[in-house]
Amino acid sequence: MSWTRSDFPHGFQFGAATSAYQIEGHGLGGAGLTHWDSFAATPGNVVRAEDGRRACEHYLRLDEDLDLIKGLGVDAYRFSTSWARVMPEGRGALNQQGLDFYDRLVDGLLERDLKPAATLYHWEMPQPLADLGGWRNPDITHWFADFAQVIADRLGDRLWSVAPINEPWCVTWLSHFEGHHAPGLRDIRATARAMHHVLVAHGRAISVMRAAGLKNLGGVFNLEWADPAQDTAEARAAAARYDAIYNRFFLGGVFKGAYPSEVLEGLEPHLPKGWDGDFETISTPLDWVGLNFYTRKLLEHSDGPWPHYREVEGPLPKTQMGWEICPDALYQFIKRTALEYAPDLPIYITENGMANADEIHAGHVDDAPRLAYLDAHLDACRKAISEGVDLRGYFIWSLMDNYEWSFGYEKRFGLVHVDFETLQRTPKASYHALVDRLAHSG
Ligand code: IFM
Repeated sequence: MSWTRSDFPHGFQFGAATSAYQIEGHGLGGAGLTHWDSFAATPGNVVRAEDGRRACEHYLRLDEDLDLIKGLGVDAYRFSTSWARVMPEGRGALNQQGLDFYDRLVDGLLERDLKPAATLYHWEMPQPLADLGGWRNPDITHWFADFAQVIADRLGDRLWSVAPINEPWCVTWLSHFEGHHAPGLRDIRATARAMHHVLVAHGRAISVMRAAGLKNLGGVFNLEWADPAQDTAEARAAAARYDAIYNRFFLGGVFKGAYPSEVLEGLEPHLPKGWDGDFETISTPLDWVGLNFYTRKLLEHSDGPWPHYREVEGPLPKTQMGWEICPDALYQFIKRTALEYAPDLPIYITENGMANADEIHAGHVDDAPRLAYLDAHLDACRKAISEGVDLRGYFIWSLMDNYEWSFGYEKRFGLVHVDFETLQRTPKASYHALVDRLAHSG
């Protein structure tokens, strides 16, 4: 259903989202190497071995991109600060050019009356820290807190909100168990340690920023709904295990101070010594919770090793990623988060959107499926709001087409089309439709 601002509560924040490595051009401005550079350079990991060295050259086209955000009519912009751009070695020396860039970004947003919503880590692990074990090394929790301190000192007076780590499941399970993202491991012990250390690092970073006087601090979790592929007890158990690993481990750690039993049955032997003494840090209080949502999965039992499940292709219409479109799952997650995990906190949808095989013809990009996707998911948000959930905002992934990680530049998530030869930006039909809707309040 179409909508305007007046269909949402007063003060509801609309935003657009991006991340540093996906758009900036990591070869520019003195940024250090990241584990994504080495992952992409390894044959077979990324489509055409593409990396983020050039990306959208946002680093050079900052003003043009800030004008596009403003032109869209949103209230806030969610971006990330690359650890390797700010601290090329991950520790110690600062890259002043990098900090200057984020200064210009934040000031440029404020000048345009846009709220800067920062994420400290959207996957740019500095290579020297990856060489020391990255998220497997317990010291990462302190190195990350030091990085949080640097950002707090430099930008903290002007940030509207901050979340430490984008999508803990991707940082850990996808990257250390499935091997699809950097560092490309398939190792259960590395996975267990990374999952725990990411949450400890999150808690330490929140404490450091809180002590520095920052406000509006939250956590961003990516969630994927899990349905049993068959009506059997085994399939239901498989779906519950998937849900525990993907969703309940991270939300449970942060909001309940405990890990689900279905995860411990596989990972407990591999967790670091004394893990159950870290929940005070992990559960450091937050001001809001952010949910990134894209799809749901169907699971069935597998006789193979733990976690004893495999995915089954579902019947729903799919995006360019092959992900089923299932807005009801977003509604279910909003409700579940409000009821079971964060009853007293405002919720934001910090990412939602779709990849579409967009083509440009005579300067126009007709991406009607994207608008339909956004409308359906905003309907799900409105349904949750009408039932009393304190949902305060919705950020579209993404402002512009960008580096979609192991899919290289092939999958297009943007409201703005990017020609990856010329880097010309062209707002798509969805962008123009949103301009209209966001400008109208009735
Ligand atoms: O592009 C990613 C983003 O980096 C994190 N969330 C999901 C998006 C789409 O896959």
